[in-house]
Amino acid sequence: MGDRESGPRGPRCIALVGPFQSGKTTLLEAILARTGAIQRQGTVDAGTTVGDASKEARHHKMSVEVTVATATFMGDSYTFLDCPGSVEFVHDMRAVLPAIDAAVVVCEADDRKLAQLQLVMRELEDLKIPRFLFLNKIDKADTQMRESLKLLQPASRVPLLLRQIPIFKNEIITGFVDLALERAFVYREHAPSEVIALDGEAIESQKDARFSMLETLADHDDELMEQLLADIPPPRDRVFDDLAKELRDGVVCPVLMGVATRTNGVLRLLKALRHESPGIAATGKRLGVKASGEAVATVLKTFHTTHGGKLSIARVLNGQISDSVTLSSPNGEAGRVAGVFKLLGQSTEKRGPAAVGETIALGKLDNAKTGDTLSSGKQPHPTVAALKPYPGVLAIAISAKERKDDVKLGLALSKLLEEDPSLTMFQNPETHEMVVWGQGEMHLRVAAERLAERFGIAIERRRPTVGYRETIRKPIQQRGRHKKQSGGHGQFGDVVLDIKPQPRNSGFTFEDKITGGVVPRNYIPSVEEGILDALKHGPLGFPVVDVAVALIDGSYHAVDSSDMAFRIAGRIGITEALPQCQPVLLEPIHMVEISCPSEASTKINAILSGRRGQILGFDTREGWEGWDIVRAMMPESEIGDLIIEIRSATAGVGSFTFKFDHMAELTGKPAEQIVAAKRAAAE
Ligand SMILES: Nc1nc2c(ncn2[C@@H]2O[C@H](COP(=O)(O)OP(=O)(O)O)[C@@H](O)[C@H]2O)c(=O)[nH]1
Ligand SMILES: [Mg+2]
Repeated sequence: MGDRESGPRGPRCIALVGPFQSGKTTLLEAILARTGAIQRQGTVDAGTTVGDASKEARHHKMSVEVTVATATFMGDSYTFLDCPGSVEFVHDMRAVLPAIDAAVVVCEADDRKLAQLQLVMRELEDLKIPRFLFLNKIDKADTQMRESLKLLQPASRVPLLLRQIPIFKNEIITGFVDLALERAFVYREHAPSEVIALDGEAIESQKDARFSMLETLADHDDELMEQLLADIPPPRDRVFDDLAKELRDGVVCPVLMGVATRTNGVLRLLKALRHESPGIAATGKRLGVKASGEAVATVLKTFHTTHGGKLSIARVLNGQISDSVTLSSPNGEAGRVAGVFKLLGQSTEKRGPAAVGETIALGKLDNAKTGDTLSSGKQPHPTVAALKPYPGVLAIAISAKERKDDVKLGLALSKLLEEDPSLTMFQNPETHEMVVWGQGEMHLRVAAERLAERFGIAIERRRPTVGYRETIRKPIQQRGRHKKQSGGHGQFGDVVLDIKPQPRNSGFTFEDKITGGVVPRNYIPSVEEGILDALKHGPLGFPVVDVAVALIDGSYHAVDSSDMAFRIAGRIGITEALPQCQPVLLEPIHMVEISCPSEASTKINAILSGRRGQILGFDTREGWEGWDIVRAMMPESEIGDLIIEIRSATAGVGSFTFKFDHMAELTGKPAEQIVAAKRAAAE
């Protein structure tokens, strides 16, 4: 059976994706063992796999980033990308997807993981990436194949196409029938399956299953439909052609099965990839790669090794890339390649030039980042796969434990952000806090561990400060007087201020209403400065906003008055006035949009109400059947850890975005607590 797509397809790039803990890392290990890339198959539980080799991954016993490993199967090169399944690390998967030829979606027949499976499938469907489903852990399966498929079907927008059916012996799966090949195999542990003859009952169930596979295929192939209706057995080649074509067109999702821990079903999977997955020609076309003699590549991942410097993992989409070539991206020069490497997890091996289709690591491209399209031509190639990271949903404020590490922390953070664009950072100008936003608790924890581990910085973590403000509800006129006569030169400043509350969001205004020069003009800016000084910390401890202050009267002294004296007078006026103006706390309110499966909407509703949210409405999520968008106004203090509750109410798949909307008054007990906490912190 030869390749049926015209011409050789070259080196392939395949992602292993799917829900958390479905066996992707184990499957990668099985593939590497089966192809001879490694001598012995390690296990996740013993911490001996090629994937998850970083300290953080081993420590948490989960994938926290993509693992890249290249193997050779039947003379062709395959690079596998083992993607993390956890929603908190999903950005690493999203960054590699556009450039792959096909995805293997590893899953179990487990309804608790259905929502996550659906999320991954949608991502692939939207990007039009051909995908196989690999039903793993069938050694533990207690449902019939047909039942499993029925359970999983809602996760896919296109029909799941059963390619194999299991063979049972004493209720244990001992092998499978390949419905396209019409051949039966028995599993052998860590060895290729053995072909056996089908008998009696097995022949019948094989026929039924094969017929329903063909029926599904025939939905997109009229000739096949006619053959089926006329009871003409379609030629095997035609079936294989259809399988490959319909996979490529994304109109079906073929289902294979196996046991990754025992390397069962792995060879069939590899053969399916070999014969049916498209190659770089089709992928380049999907990405709009321009044909030319120049090298074009896209960066799938970036990381900084402790000793080897920066590595950019890239797939060559056109031409070839060799050492020392200078590459550019649409943002300018990316750098000069210092070494082309083959990857097997954390081990790198220097190699010769990389040909089209290959996935390799390029050394020291200082200005390349994940998602960049690199090219060697004079004109940079347009970006083939623009990357939009999800906005952060959880934040921590961090600082170096030791002052001397401040600069080092800044540098390390910028490297970390370069590796992981789903982390964002901003410096709060008021509190000087460094606030890092990420995709969840584990994501932020791993980021902190990396800073400690890789960059050797001890850091402290805190909850970020909420941006409370305060304002006043009553107007007042107040005199502010500063008079000091000690020895020689005295100080004298005297002002009368008219202070008024203003509508929300109007900020601060200052007006000079002095007539007759009772306060000389040159001192007036100092009065305003003094007022601003005092407004930084109102009587409740927070910045004061939405007030209008007019300078209406005052007096001066020919010798003792000065800028400083008037500045102090302005400050005194405000400081004495505000406590008499019924100060009130303001809290930031954000417009929150939660996206969740419809069945979770009621729970989400309850969560929002429990957090002082004001629900504005529900909508169905566009293009996402069975999902809702819930909109609400929520206080910032309640958003801090909102994601944790949303995820627990939605089997991990719910998410939200938020945007500042307005400041609202906060009174009563909650306000008192905030003011008390602020006082305690200031002492
Ligand atoms: N029984 C059984 N367990 C499996 C199989 N594949 C993986 N596992 C186990 O499932 C757990 C999660 O595997 P892992 O490869 O880390 O999943 P990932 O999160 O998808 O990468 C580990 O304890 C594996 O040993 C399988 O085929 N059968
Ligand atoms: Mg994993």
